[in-house]
Amino acid sequence: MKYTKDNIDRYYLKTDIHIKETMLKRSVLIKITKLYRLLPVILILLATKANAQMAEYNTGNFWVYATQQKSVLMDFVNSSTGVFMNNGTTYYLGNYQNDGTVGYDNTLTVNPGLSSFAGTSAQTISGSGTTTFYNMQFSGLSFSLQQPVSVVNQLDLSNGIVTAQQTTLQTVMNEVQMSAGSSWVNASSASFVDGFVQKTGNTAFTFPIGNSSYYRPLTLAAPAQATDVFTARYIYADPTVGGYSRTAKASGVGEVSDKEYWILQRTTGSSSPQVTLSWSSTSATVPSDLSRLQVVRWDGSQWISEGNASTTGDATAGTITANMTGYGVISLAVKSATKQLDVKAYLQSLWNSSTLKMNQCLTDDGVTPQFTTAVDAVSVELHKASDYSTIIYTASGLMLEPDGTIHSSGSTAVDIPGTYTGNYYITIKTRNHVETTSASALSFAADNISYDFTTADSQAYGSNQVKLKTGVYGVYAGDITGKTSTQDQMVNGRDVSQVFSQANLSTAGYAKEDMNGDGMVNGRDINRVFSNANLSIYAILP
Ligand SMILES: [Ca+2]
Ligand SMILES: [Ca+2]
Repeated sequence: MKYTKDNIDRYYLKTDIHIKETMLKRSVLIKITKLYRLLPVILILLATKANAQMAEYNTGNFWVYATQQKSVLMDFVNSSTGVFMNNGTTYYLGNYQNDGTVGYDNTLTVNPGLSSFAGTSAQTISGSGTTTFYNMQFSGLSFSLQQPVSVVNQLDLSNGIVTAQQTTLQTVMNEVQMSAGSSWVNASSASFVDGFVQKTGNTAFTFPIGNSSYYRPLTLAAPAQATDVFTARYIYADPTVGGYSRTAKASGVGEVSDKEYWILQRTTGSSSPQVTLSWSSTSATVPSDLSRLQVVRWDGSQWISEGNASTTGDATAGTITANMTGYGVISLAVKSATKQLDVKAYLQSLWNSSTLKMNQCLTDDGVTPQFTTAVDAVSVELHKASDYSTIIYTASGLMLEPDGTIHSSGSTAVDIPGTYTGNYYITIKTRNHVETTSASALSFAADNISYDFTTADSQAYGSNQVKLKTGVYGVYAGDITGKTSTQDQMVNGRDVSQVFSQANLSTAGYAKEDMNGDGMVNGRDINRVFSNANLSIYAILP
Protein backbone atom coordinates (compact mmCIF):
# COMPACT_ATOMS: atom_id res chain seq x y z
CA MET A 1 0.00 0.00 0.00
CA LYS A 2 1.14 3.53 -0.76
CA TYR A 3 0.78 6.30 1.74
CA THR A 4 1.43 9.96 1.38
CA LYS A 5 3.33 11.84 4.01
CA ASP A 6 0.14 13.70 4.67
CA ASN A 7 -1.96 10.75 5.72
CA ILE A 8 0.87 9.12 7.66
CA ASP A 9 1.23 12.35 9.63
CA ARG A 10 -2.50 12.27 10.34
CA TYR A 11 -2.10 8.73 11.55
CA TYR A 12 0.66 9.71 13.97
CA LEU A 13 -1.55 12.47 15.24
CA LYS A 14 -4.51 10.13 15.70
CA THR A 15 -2.38 7.61 17.57
CA ASP A 16 -0.98 10.32 19.73
CA ILE A 17 -4.42 11.63 20.59
CA HIS A 18 -5.57 8.10 21.30
CA ILE A 19 -2.76 7.60 23.80
CA LYS A 20 -3.41 10.94 25.49
CA GLU A 21 -7.13 10.31 25.80
CA THR A 22 -6.46 6.89 27.20
CA MET A 23 -4.08 8.28 29.80
CA LEU A 24 -6.57 10.86 30.95
CA LYS A 25 -9.40 8.34 31.27
CA ARG A 26 -7.54 5.63 33.04
CA SER A 27 -5.17 7.62 35.19
CA VAL A 28 -3.89 5.19 37.83
CA LEU A 29 -3.92 2.03 35.80
CA ILE A 30 -2.52 3.75 32.79
CA LYS A 31 0.39 5.12 34.73
CA ILE A 32 1.37 1.64 35.79
CA THR A 33 0.96 0.08 32.40
CA LYS A 34 1.54 2.96 30.02
CA LEU A 35 5.06 2.05 29.04
CA TYR A 36 3.95 -1.48 28.35
CA ARG A 37 1.13 -0.34 26.13
CA LEU A 38 3.15 2.37 24.51
CA LEU A 39 5.73 -0.08 23.34
CA PRO A 40 3.89 -1.37 20.27
CA VAL A 41 2.93 2.15 19.35
CA ILE A 42 6.53 3.22 19.51
CA LEU A 43 7.48 0.25 17.39
CA ILE A 44 4.79 1.15 14.92
CA LEU A 45 6.11 4.67 14.69
CA LEU A 46 9.65 3.44 14.16
CA ALA A 47 8.52 0.92 11.58
CA THR A 48 6.44 3.47 9.79
CA LYS A 49 9.28 5.92 9.75
CA ALA A 50 11.62 3.31 8.34
CA ASN A 51 9.32 2.34 5.52
CA ALA A 52 5.78 3.43 4.88
CA GLN A 53 4.92 0.07 3.33
CA MET A 54 5.98 -2.05 6.27
CA ALA A 55 3.50 -3.54 8.70
CA GLU A 56 2.13 -2.28 11.96
CA TYR A 57 3.35 -4.72 14.57
CA ASN A 58 1.93 -5.55 17.95
CA THR A 59 4.00 -7.70 20.25
CA GLY A 60 2.41 -6.85 23.61
CA ASN A 61 -0.99 -5.79 24.94
CA PHE A 62 -2.88 -3.26 22.91
CA TRP A 63 -6.38 -2.01 23.70
CA VAL A 64 -8.77 -0.02 21.62
CA TYR A 65 -11.29 1.35 24.07
CA ALA A 66 -15.00 1.42 23.57
CA THR A 67 -15.25 5.01 22.38
CA GLN A 68 -12.15 4.90 20.21
CA GLN A 69 -11.50 4.39 16.53
CA LYS A 70 -8.33 2.96 15.14
CA SER A 71 -7.29 2.63 11.53
CA VAL A 72 -4.49 0.27 10.54
CA LEU A 73 -3.41 1.82 7.28
CA MET A 74 -0.70 -0.68 6.46
CA ASP A 75 -0.52 -4.41 7.03
CA PHE A 76 -1.31 -5.53 10.56
CA VAL A 77 0.85 -8.15 12.29
CA ASN A 78 -0.03 -9.38 15.75
CA SER A 79 2.90 -11.50 16.90
CA SER A 80 2.69 -14.70 18.94
CA THR A 81 3.08 -12.61 22.11
CA GLY A 82 0.61 -9.98 20.96
CA VAL A 83 -2.78 -9.45 22.59
CA PHE A 84 -4.91 -7.02 20.62
CA MET A 85 -8.23 -6.17 22.24
CA ASN A 86 -10.74 -4.16 20.24
CA ASN A 87 -13.71 -2.73 22.08
CA GLY A 88 -13.96 0.27 19.85
CA THR A 89 -13.84 0.38 16.07
CA THR A 90 -10.80 -0.87 14.24
CA TYR A 91 -10.41 -0.53 10.50
CA TYR A 92 -7.96 -2.83 8.74
CA LEU A 93 -6.97 -1.40 5.39
CA GLY A 94 -4.10 -3.78 4.58
CA ASN A 95 -3.42 -7.44 5.19
CA TYR A 96 -4.08 -8.94 8.60
CA GLN A 97 -1.82 -11.51 10.21
CA ASN A 98 -2.56 -12.72 13.70
CA ASP A 99 -0.14 -15.16 15.32
CA GLY A 100 -1.24 -14.23 18.84
CA THR A 101 -4.63 -13.27 20.24
CA VAL A 102 -7.08 -10.81 18.79
CA GLY A 103 -10.28 -10.40 20.76
CA TYR A 104 -12.35 -8.03 22.82
CA ASP A 105 -13.22 -7.50 26.48
CA ASN A 106 -16.36 -9.52 26.88
CA THR A 107 -17.04 -8.04 30.32
CA LEU A 108 -18.00 -4.76 28.66
CA THR A 109 -21.66 -4.30 27.91
CA VAL A 110 -21.51 -1.08 25.93
CA ASN A 111 -19.98 -0.34 22.54
CA PRO A 112 -18.43 -3.75 21.95
CA GLY A 113 -15.95 -3.78 19.14
CA LEU A 114 -16.36 -3.60 15.40
CA SER A 115 -13.49 -4.91 13.31
CA SER A 116 -13.86 -3.76 9.74
CA PHE A 117 -11.85 -4.94 6.76
CA ALA A 118 -12.14 -2.00 4.44
CA GLY A 119 -9.14 -2.08 2.12
CA THR A 120 -9.36 -0.76 -1.39
CA SER A 121 -7.28 -3.69 -2.65
CA ALA A 122 -7.41 -7.42 -1.88
CA GLN A 123 -6.74 -8.27 1.77
CA THR A 124 -5.51 -11.50 3.31
CA ILE A 125 -6.44 -12.65 6.81
CA SER A 126 -3.87 -15.13 8.01
CA GLY A 127 -1.76 -16.32 10.92
CA SER A 128 -1.62 -19.05 13.51
CA GLY A 129 -3.35 -17.18 16.34
CA THR A 130 -6.90 -16.90 17.59
CA THR A 131 -9.14 -14.22 16.14
CA THR A 132 -12.44 -13.42 17.83
CA PHE A 133 -14.45 -10.40 16.75
CA TYR A 134 -17.58 -9.18 18.47
CA ASN A 135 -18.79 -7.51 15.29
CA MET A 136 -16.96 -8.09 12.03
CA GLN A 137 -17.42 -6.23 8.79
CA PHE A 138 -16.21 -6.97 5.29
CA SER A 139 -16.58 -3.78 3.31
CA GLY A 140 -13.44 -3.73 1.17
CA LEU A 141 -12.66 -5.16 -2.24
CA SER A 142 -12.02 -8.88 -1.63
CA PHE A 143 -10.63 -11.13 1.06
CA SER A 144 -8.53 -14.28 1.26
CA LEU A 145 -9.26 -16.10 4.49
CA GLN A 146 -6.23 -18.09 5.64
CA GLN A 147 -7.12 -18.52 9.29
CA PRO A 148 -10.46 -19.19 11.01
CA VAL A 149 -12.20 -16.13 12.39
CA SER A 150 -14.88 -16.21 15.05
CA VAL A 151 -17.80 -13.78 15.09
CA VAL A 152 -19.66 -13.45 18.36
CA ASN A 153 -22.43 -11.02 17.51
CA GLN A 154 -22.82 -9.83 13.94
CA LEU A 155 -21.10 -10.32 10.60
CA ASP A 156 -21.68 -7.51 8.13
CA LEU A 157 -20.98 -8.67 4.58
CA SER A 158 -21.22 -5.20 3.10
CA ASN A 159 -18.97 -5.78 0.15
CA GLY A 160 -16.42 -8.19 -1.26
CA ILE A 161 -16.27 -11.96 -1.56
CA VAL A 162 -14.53 -13.79 1.29
CA THR A 163 -12.63 -16.68 -0.23
CA ALA A 164 -11.38 -19.25 2.25
CA GLN A 165 -8.24 -21.16 1.39
CA GLN A 166 -9.19 -24.86 1.16
CA THR A 167 -7.16 -28.03 0.69
CA THR A 168 -10.00 -30.47 -0.06
CA LEU A 169 -13.68 -30.14 -0.77
CA GLN A 170 -14.77 -31.46 2.59
CA THR A 171 -11.98 -30.43 4.98
CA VAL A 172 -13.26 -27.67 7.22
CA MET A 173 -10.52 -25.05 7.46
CA ASN A 174 -10.20 -21.28 7.49
CA GLU A 175 -13.88 -21.10 8.29
CA VAL A 176 -16.00 -18.22 9.47
CA GLN A 177 -17.29 -19.36 12.85
CA MET A 178 -20.61 -17.87 13.86
CA SER A 179 -21.18 -18.16 17.62
CA ALA A 180 -24.51 -19.21 19.10
CA GLY A 181 -27.06 -16.48 18.57
CA SER A 182 -24.90 -14.50 16.13
CA SER A 183 -26.27 -13.18 12.88
CA TRP A 184 -25.18 -11.63 9.62
CA VAL A 185 -26.42 -8.91 7.32
CA ASN A 186 -25.93 -7.74 3.76
CA ALA A 187 -24.90 -10.97 1.99
CA SER A 188 -25.48 -10.73 -1.75
CA SER A 189 -24.01 -11.88 -5.04
CA ALA A 190 -21.30 -9.27 -4.41
CA SER A 191 -20.59 -10.33 -0.83
CA PHE A 192 -20.65 -13.86 0.56
CA VAL A 193 -18.34 -16.48 2.00
CA ASP A 194 -16.78 -18.76 -0.59
CA GLY A 195 -15.74 -21.47 1.85
CA PHE A 196 -17.03 -22.96 5.06
CA VAL A 197 -19.26 -21.06 7.45
CA GLN A 198 -19.75 -22.75 10.79
CA LYS A 199 -22.66 -22.07 13.13
CA THR A 200 -23.22 -23.11 16.71
CA GLY A 201 -26.51 -23.18 18.58
CA ASN A 202 -30.13 -24.24 18.50
CA THR A 203 -31.58 -21.53 16.31
CA ALA A 204 -32.33 -21.65 12.60
CA PHE A 205 -29.58 -20.22 10.44
CA THR A 206 -28.99 -19.32 6.84
CA PHE A 207 -25.40 -19.85 5.72
CA PRO A 208 -24.29 -16.79 3.68
CA ILE A 209 -22.32 -18.87 1.20
CA GLY A 210 -21.63 -18.86 -2.50
CA ASN A 211 -19.06 -19.68 -5.13
CA SER A 212 -17.98 -18.42 -8.51
CA SER A 213 -19.86 -15.11 -8.11
CA TYR A 214 -23.11 -16.91 -7.25
CA TYR A 215 -24.64 -16.30 -3.83
CA ARG A 216 -26.46 -19.57 -2.98
CA PRO A 217 -27.43 -19.65 0.69
CA LEU A 218 -28.46 -22.79 2.54
CA THR A 219 -30.91 -22.58 5.41
CA LEU A 220 -30.82 -24.95 8.34
CA ALA A 221 -33.82 -25.25 10.65
CA ALA A 222 -33.19 -25.01 14.38
CA PRO A 223 -31.02 -27.87 15.68
CA ALA A 224 -32.11 -29.49 18.93
CA GLN A 225 -29.16 -28.65 21.16
CA ALA A 226 -27.41 -25.38 21.98
CA THR A 227 -24.11 -27.19 21.49
CA ASP A 228 -24.95 -28.44 17.98
CA VAL A 229 -22.51 -27.30 15.32
CA PHE A 230 -23.08 -27.36 11.54
CA THR A 231 -20.67 -26.25 8.84
CA ALA A 232 -21.57 -25.52 5.23
CA ARG A 233 -20.12 -24.40 1.93
CA TYR A 234 -21.37 -24.14 -1.65
CA ILE A 235 -19.70 -25.29 -4.83
CA TYR A 236 -20.77 -24.24 -8.30
CA ALA A 237 -19.56 -27.27 -10.23
CA ASP A 238 -20.70 -30.63 -11.54
CA PRO A 239 -20.65 -32.94 -8.48
CA THR A 240 -19.23 -35.71 -10.68
CA VAL A 241 -16.06 -33.65 -11.02
CA GLY A 242 -15.83 -33.50 -7.23
CA GLY A 243 -16.00 -37.30 -7.00
CA TYR A 244 -19.76 -37.63 -6.47
CA SER A 245 -20.85 -39.29 -9.70
CA ARG A 246 -24.29 -38.18 -10.79
CA THR A 247 -24.90 -41.57 -12.37
CA ALA A 248 -24.40 -43.45 -9.08
CA LYS A 249 -27.83 -43.15 -7.54
CA ALA A 250 -30.43 -45.12 -5.64
CA SER A 251 -33.83 -46.05 -6.97
CA GLY A 252 -36.12 -43.06 -6.99
CA VAL A 253 -33.43 -40.43 -7.43
CA GLY A 254 -34.07 -38.15 -10.39
CA GLU A 255 -31.61 -36.28 -12.56
CA VAL A 256 -28.98 -34.86 -10.19
CA SER A 257 -27.96 -31.26 -10.85
CA ASP A 258 -24.81 -30.94 -12.95
CA LYS A 259 -24.44 -27.31 -11.88
CA GLU A 260 -24.00 -27.15 -8.13
CA TYR A 261 -23.89 -28.79 -4.74
CA TRP A 262 -23.54 -27.91 -1.11
CA ILE A 263 -21.50 -29.57 1.61
CA LEU A 264 -23.28 -29.45 4.94
CA GLN A 265 -21.52 -31.19 7.79
CA ARG A 266 -23.01 -31.98 11.17
CA THR A 267 -19.81 -31.15 13.03
CA THR A 268 -21.15 -31.65 16.57
CA GLY A 269 -24.43 -33.17 17.75
CA SER A 270 -26.99 -35.66 16.57
CA SER A 271 -30.10 -33.65 15.74
CA SER A 272 -31.52 -33.67 12.22
CA PRO A 273 -32.90 -30.25 11.32
CA GLN A 274 -34.54 -29.65 7.96
CA VAL A 275 -32.53 -28.13 5.15
CA THR A 276 -33.73 -25.57 2.63
CA LEU A 277 -31.90 -25.19 -0.67
CA SER A 278 -32.63 -22.73 -3.42
CA TRP A 279 -32.34 -22.57 -7.17
CA SER A 280 -31.98 -19.70 -9.61
CA SER A 281 -31.28 -19.07 -13.24
CA THR A 282 -27.76 -20.47 -12.81
CA SER A 283 -29.05 -23.79 -11.44
CA ALA A 284 -29.90 -26.89 -13.45
CA THR A 285 -33.31 -26.66 -15.10
CA VAL A 286 -36.18 -26.90 -12.66
CA PRO A 287 -39.59 -28.00 -13.99
CA SER A 288 -42.71 -25.93 -13.40
CA ASP A 289 -44.10 -28.95 -11.57
CA LEU A 290 -42.08 -28.42 -8.39
CA SER A 291 -43.26 -31.73 -6.93
CA ARG A 292 -40.75 -33.37 -9.26
CA LEU A 293 -37.89 -31.65 -7.44
CA GLN A 294 -36.04 -33.42 -4.63
CA VAL A 295 -33.12 -32.86 -2.30
CA VAL A 296 -30.53 -35.59 -2.75
CA ARG A 297 -27.56 -36.57 -0.62
CA TRP A 298 -24.37 -38.48 -1.38
CA ASP A 299 -24.37 -41.35 1.14
CA GLY A 300 -20.73 -42.23 0.55
CA SER A 301 -21.24 -44.36 -2.52
CA GLN A 302 -24.33 -43.03 -4.27
CA TRP A 303 -26.99 -40.33 -4.32
CA ILE A 304 -30.07 -40.99 -2.21
CA SER A 305 -33.27 -38.99 -1.96
CA GLU A 306 -34.04 -36.82 1.03
CA GLY A 307 -37.38 -36.01 -0.56
CA ASN A 308 -39.37 -32.84 -0.90
CA ALA A 309 -41.21 -31.65 2.21
CA SER A 310 -42.25 -28.33 0.67
CA THR A 311 -41.34 -25.86 -2.05
CA THR A 312 -41.75 -22.15 -2.75
CA GLY A 313 -41.38 -20.12 -5.92
CA ASP A 314 -41.50 -21.33 -9.50
CA ALA A 315 -39.26 -22.83 -12.19
CA THR A 316 -37.15 -19.66 -12.32
CA ALA A 317 -36.31 -19.28 -8.65
CA GLY A 318 -37.48 -20.87 -5.45
CA THR A 319 -36.67 -23.04 -2.49
CA ILE A 320 -37.10 -26.65 -1.49
CA THR A 321 -37.12 -27.94 2.07
CA ALA A 322 -36.32 -31.52 2.99
CA ASN A 323 -36.31 -33.64 6.12
CA MET A 324 -32.79 -35.02 6.33
CA THR A 325 -31.69 -38.51 7.26
CA GLY A 326 -28.07 -37.39 7.23
CA TYR A 327 -25.75 -34.64 6.07
CA GLY A 328 -22.78 -34.24 3.78
CA VAL A 329 -22.78 -33.53 0.06
CA ILE A 330 -26.27 -32.45 -0.97
CA SER A 331 -27.80 -31.18 -4.17
CA LEU A 332 -31.01 -30.87 -6.14
CA ALA A 333 -32.46 -33.50 -8.46
CA VAL A 334 -35.42 -33.55 -10.81
CA LYS A 335 -37.52 -36.66 -11.12
CA SER A 336 -38.64 -37.76 -14.55
CA ALA A 337 -41.95 -36.35 -15.77
CA THR A 338 -43.00 -39.84 -16.79
CA LYS A 339 -42.39 -43.23 -15.27
CA GLN A 340 -42.31 -46.31 -17.45
CA LEU A 341 -44.44 -49.20 -16.27
CA ASP A 342 -43.69 -52.42 -18.12
CA VAL A 343 -46.63 -54.71 -17.43
CA LYS A 344 -47.45 -57.99 -19.12
CA ALA A 345 -50.69 -59.98 -19.00
CA TYR A 346 -52.62 -62.45 -21.14
CA LEU A 347 -56.39 -62.51 -21.65
CA GLN A 348 -57.85 -66.00 -21.42
CA SER A 349 -60.34 -65.73 -24.25
CA LEU A 350 -57.80 -64.38 -26.77
CA TRP A 351 -55.11 -66.96 -25.95
CA ASN A 352 -54.04 -69.05 -28.90
CA SER A 353 -52.56 -72.34 -27.70
CA SER A 354 -50.88 -72.89 -31.09
CA THR A 355 -49.05 -69.61 -31.46
CA LEU A 356 -48.64 -69.23 -27.67
CA LYS A 357 -49.73 -65.63 -28.14
CA MET A 358 -53.06 -63.85 -28.18
CA ASN A 359 -55.23 -63.41 -31.26
CA GLN A 360 -56.06 -59.93 -32.43
CA CYS A 361 -59.70 -58.83 -32.14
CA LEU A 362 -61.14 -58.63 -35.64
CA THR A 363 -63.70 -56.33 -37.25
CA ASP A 364 -66.99 -57.52 -38.81
CA ASP A 365 -65.32 -58.89 -41.95
CA GLY A 366 -63.66 -61.47 -39.74
CA VAL A 367 -60.28 -60.67 -41.29
CA THR A 368 -59.21 -57.10 -40.55
CA PRO A 369 -57.82 -56.51 -37.06
CA GLN A 370 -59.47 -53.80 -34.98
CA PHE A 371 -56.03 -52.51 -33.97
CA THR A 372 -52.88 -52.32 -36.07
CA THR A 373 -50.77 -54.64 -33.98
CA ALA A 374 -52.57 -54.85 -30.63
CA VAL A 375 -55.06 -57.54 -29.72
CA ASP A 376 -57.30 -55.23 -27.69
CA ALA A 377 -57.41 -51.95 -25.77
CA VAL A 378 -57.16 -52.24 -21.99
CA SER A 379 -56.76 -50.04 -18.92
CA VAL A 380 -54.19 -50.12 -16.16
CA GLU A 381 -55.06 -48.60 -12.81
CA LEU A 382 -52.94 -47.80 -9.79
CA HIS A 383 -54.78 -48.47 -6.55
CA LYS A 384 -53.81 -47.18 -3.13
CA ALA A 385 -51.84 -49.74 -1.12
CA SER A 386 -53.71 -49.12 2.12
CA ASP A 387 -57.14 -48.80 0.51
CA TYR A 388 -57.73 -50.67 -2.72
CA SER A 389 -61.00 -48.85 -3.37
CA THR A 390 -59.03 -45.64 -3.96
CA ILE A 391 -57.89 -45.39 -7.56
CA ILE A 392 -54.74 -43.27 -7.67
CA TYR A 393 -54.30 -43.16 -11.42
CA THR A 394 -55.93 -44.64 -14.52
CA ALA A 395 -54.21 -45.15 -17.85
CA SER A 396 -56.87 -46.10 -20.40
CA GLY A 397 -56.82 -46.86 -24.11
CA LEU A 398 -53.61 -48.84 -23.70
CA MET A 399 -52.52 -51.28 -26.34
CA LEU A 400 -52.28 -54.95 -25.38
CA GLU A 401 -49.93 -56.66 -27.80
CA PRO A 402 -50.10 -60.38 -28.78
CA ASP A 403 -47.11 -61.12 -26.50
CA GLY A 404 -48.94 -59.66 -23.50
CA THR A 405 -47.03 -56.40 -23.26
CA ILE A 406 -49.10 -53.30 -22.57
CA HIS A 407 -48.12 -49.81 -23.63
CA SER A 408 -49.40 -46.29 -24.05
CA SER A 409 -49.87 -45.07 -27.60
CA GLY A 410 -46.50 -43.97 -28.97
CA SER A 411 -44.61 -45.47 -26.04
CA THR A 412 -43.02 -48.84 -25.35
CA ALA A 413 -44.52 -49.00 -21.84
CA VAL A 414 -47.38 -47.60 -19.84
CA ASP A 415 -46.59 -43.94 -19.17
CA ILE A 416 -47.27 -42.95 -15.55
CA PRO A 417 -46.79 -39.35 -14.35
CA GLY A 418 -43.52 -39.08 -12.45
CA THR A 419 -45.29 -37.63 -9.42
CA TYR A 420 -46.66 -41.06 -8.47
CA THR A 421 -43.95 -42.30 -6.17
CA GLY A 422 -45.86 -44.34 -3.58
CA ASN A 423 -46.77 -48.02 -3.36
CA TYR A 424 -49.68 -49.10 -5.54
CA TYR A 425 -51.53 -52.17 -6.72
CA ILE A 426 -51.40 -52.55 -10.49
CA THR A 427 -54.81 -53.48 -11.86
CA ILE A 428 -55.72 -54.73 -15.36
CA LYS A 429 -59.19 -53.85 -16.60
CA THR A 430 -60.69 -54.91 -19.95
CA ARG A 431 -64.07 -54.92 -21.69
CA ASN A 432 -64.85 -58.52 -20.94
CA HIS A 433 -62.39 -60.06 -18.48
CA VAL A 434 -62.31 -60.16 -14.71
CA GLU A 435 -60.64 -57.26 -12.86
CA THR A 436 -57.24 -58.58 -11.80
CA THR A 437 -54.65 -56.89 -9.64
CA SER A 438 -51.06 -57.50 -8.61
CA ALA A 439 -50.30 -59.86 -5.73
CA SER A 440 -49.11 -56.94 -3.64
CA ALA A 441 -48.65 -53.20 -3.85
CA LEU A 442 -45.49 -52.24 -5.72
CA SER A 443 -43.14 -49.35 -5.09
CA PHE A 444 -43.26 -46.64 -7.73
CA ALA A 445 -40.22 -44.84 -6.30
CA ALA A 446 -38.12 -45.68 -9.34
CA ASP A 447 -38.65 -44.30 -12.82
CA ASN A 448 -38.98 -47.80 -14.27
CA ILE A 449 -41.34 -50.37 -12.80
CA SER A 450 -42.10 -53.76 -14.29
CA TYR A 451 -44.63 -56.44 -13.46
CA ASP A 452 -45.41 -59.70 -15.25
CA PHE A 453 -48.75 -61.33 -14.48
CA THR A 454 -48.12 -64.24 -16.84
CA THR A 455 -45.41 -66.19 -15.03
CA ALA A 456 -47.51 -67.61 -12.18
CA ASP A 457 -51.10 -67.52 -11.03
CA SER A 458 -49.79 -66.08 -7.77
CA GLN A 459 -48.67 -62.97 -9.62
CA ALA A 460 -52.33 -61.97 -9.31
CA TYR A 461 -53.85 -61.11 -5.96
CA GLY A 462 -55.53 -64.22 -4.56
CA SER A 463 -53.72 -66.27 -7.23
CA ASN A 464 -56.79 -65.47 -9.29
CA GLN A 465 -55.59 -66.41 -12.80
CA VAL A 466 -56.27 -69.25 -15.18
CA LYS A 467 -53.54 -71.62 -16.32
CA LEU A 468 -53.07 -71.28 -20.10
CA LYS A 469 -50.25 -73.79 -20.32
CA THR A 470 -47.51 -74.95 -17.99
CA GLY A 471 -45.93 -71.86 -16.47
CA VAL A 472 -48.21 -69.46 -18.36
CA TYR A 473 -51.22 -67.79 -16.79
CA GLY A 474 -53.90 -65.37 -17.91
CA VAL A 475 -56.72 -63.15 -16.72
CA TYR A 476 -60.10 -64.90 -16.41
CA ALA A 477 -62.62 -64.13 -19.17
CA GLY A 478 -66.33 -63.46 -18.89
CA ASP A 479 -67.23 -60.41 -16.80
CA ILE A 480 -69.10 -58.37 -19.37
CA THR A 481 -72.00 -56.93 -17.47
CA GLY A 482 -73.81 -56.89 -14.16
CA LYS A 483 -77.12 -55.96 -12.66
CA THR A 484 -76.74 -52.32 -13.66
CA SER A 485 -75.28 -53.14 -17.07
CA THR A 486 -71.72 -52.44 -15.88
CA GLN A 487 -69.17 -55.08 -15.01
CA ASP A 488 -69.78 -56.44 -11.52
CA GLN A 489 -66.54 -58.38 -11.02
CA MET A 490 -68.40 -61.70 -11.27
CA VAL A 491 -68.93 -64.13 -14.09
CA ASN A 492 -72.48 -65.47 -13.83
CA GLY A 493 -75.81 -65.88 -15.61
CA ARG A 494 -76.11 -62.19 -16.43
CA ASP A 495 -72.89 -62.34 -18.45
CA VAL A 496 -74.01 -65.53 -20.19
CA SER A 497 -77.38 -63.95 -21.07
CA GLN A 498 -75.65 -60.88 -22.44
CA VAL A 499 -73.57 -62.94 -24.85
CA PHE A 500 -76.53 -65.17 -25.66
CA SER A 501 -78.69 -62.19 -26.64
CA GLN A 502 -76.01 -60.76 -28.95
CA ALA A 503 -75.40 -64.18 -30.48
CA ASN A 504 -79.14 -64.35 -31.20
CA LEU A 505 -78.83 -61.00 -32.97
CA SER A 506 -75.82 -62.31 -34.93
CA THR A 507 -73.83 -59.29 -33.74
CA ALA A 508 -70.61 -58.90 -35.70
CA GLY A 509 -67.50 -56.73 -35.34
CA TYR A 510 -65.55 -55.45 -32.40
CA ALA A 511 -68.09 -56.26 -29.65
CA LYS A 512 -67.41 -56.97 -26.01
CA GLU A 513 -69.56 -60.11 -26.28
CA ASP A 514 -67.15 -61.46 -28.91
CA MET A 515 -64.99 -63.21 -26.40
CA ASN A 516 -62.56 -64.88 -28.80
CA GLY A 517 -62.27 -61.78 -30.98
CA ASP A 518 -63.09 -63.48 -34.30
CA GLY A 519 -65.46 -60.70 -35.34
CA MET A 520 -68.75 -62.41 -34.53
CA VAL A 521 -70.75 -63.34 -31.45
CA ASN A 522 -71.81 -66.95 -31.47
CA GLY A 523 -71.91 -70.22 -29.57
CA ARG A 524 -68.12 -70.29 -29.00
CA ASP A 525 -68.35 -67.06 -27.04
CA ILE A 526 -71.34 -68.31 -25.04
CA ASN A 527 -69.41 -71.44 -24.10
CA ARG A 528 -66.44 -69.48 -22.85
CA VAL A 529 -68.54 -67.37 -20.50
CA PHE A 530 -70.75 -70.28 -19.48
CA SER A 531 -67.73 -72.33 -18.49
CA ASN A 532 -66.32 -69.60 -16.19
CA ALA A 533 -69.78 -68.89 -14.78
CA ASN A 534 -70.00 -72.57 -13.88
CA LEU A 535 -66.69 -72.21 -12.04
CA SER A 536 -68.13 -69.18 -10.19
CA ILE A 537 -65.19 -67.05 -11.27
CA TYR A 538 -65.09 -63.62 -9.66
CA ALA A 539 -62.58 -60.91 -9.01
CA ILE A 540 -60.43 -61.35 -5.91
CA LEU A 541 -59.28 -57.95 -4.75
CA PRO A 542 -57.51 -56.56 -1.67
CA1 LIG B 1 -70.52 -59.98 -14.55
CA1 LIG C 1 -66.54 -64.84 -31.33
